[in-house]
Amino acid sequence: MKYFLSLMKQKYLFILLGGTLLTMMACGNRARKPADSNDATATGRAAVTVPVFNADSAYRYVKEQVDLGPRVPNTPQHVACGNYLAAKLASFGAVVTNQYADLPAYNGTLLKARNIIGSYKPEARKRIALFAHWDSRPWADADPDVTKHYTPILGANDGASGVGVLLEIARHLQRVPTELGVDIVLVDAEDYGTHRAYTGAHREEAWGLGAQYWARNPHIQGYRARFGILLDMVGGKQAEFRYEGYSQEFASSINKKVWQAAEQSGFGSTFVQKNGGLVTDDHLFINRYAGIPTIDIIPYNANGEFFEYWHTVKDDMDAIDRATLQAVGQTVMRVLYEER
Ligand code: AHN
Ligand code: ZN
Repeated sequence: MKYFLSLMKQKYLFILLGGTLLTMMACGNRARKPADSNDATATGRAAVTVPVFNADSAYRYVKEQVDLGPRVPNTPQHVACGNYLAAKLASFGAVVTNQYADLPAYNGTLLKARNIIGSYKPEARKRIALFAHWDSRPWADADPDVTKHYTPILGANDGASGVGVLLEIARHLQRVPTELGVDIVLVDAEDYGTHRAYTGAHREEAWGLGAQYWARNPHIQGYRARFGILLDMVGGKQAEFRYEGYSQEFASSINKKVWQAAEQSGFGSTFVQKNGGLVTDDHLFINRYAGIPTIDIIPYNANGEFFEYWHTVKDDMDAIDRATLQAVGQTVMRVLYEER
């Protein structure tokens, strides 16, 4: 009730005094950004209040994961991070479900995996699912220094960035509910895929083990979502996101929706409306096995590169740019809050 009142007040203020006052208010704001921005468009659609994503906050959540060390399955650091994430989602008012599974890796190692799901409006039938992997790769096997090829990575961008953005979104979901229900699905054991020195078969099923498990055994029987969005490596410097190939194959309308929201939010240069390459990632299995049309927001350029420090020991906090977190976070929030 309180929320509706404040929403009404905000709307009233906006209509009465126009954008000028809102801009002035913005200047008094600590972040020097407008508070929840009211976006009445020329389309005649009702204005929707989209909260302002705070990149400093997201950055802090990325750092808190990275500070625990590499989050490689079957290590104490991994256990600690799982506990941190579940506690964080609970503190933001989500209904938290933990899925534990022993998942065999390509090399026979049994991974003690944990998928962590934070649900908002669990009773709502219309839902949106958001995904990111929270584990980090056991080996920096793309490092230019071969002596690092068995060193675990911190995965600030490859892992922690997507989770950090989703935690910041969770913080807003508690304050300002969306029309649809939202599930934040933090999947484990994405990045235990084949080491580059492995001479056996390189199979796509070696990647995204936690997502494969969730897609075949969703946290709620018969779980459905209207669509899904996967965030992977969404914190790098000068990141460019293009339409990823499997996303186009399974969920092109969702790609369109998200890239359009980016453009409307002023991030059209980060979300480039061009086709990118195919990436074997968690969303592939979610599309295939769960049948939820799911896209991947992942930097993948024309040269087939993710980001400079991908699977190297340099994927640390220095690789993280708040501007990229902002572009992705604000864009996804616009999609969430505009969906009816
Ligand atoms: C492959 O390299 C086959 N897929 C990349 C998926 C991935 C790795 N995402 C993050 N790390
Ligand atoms: Zn990776």
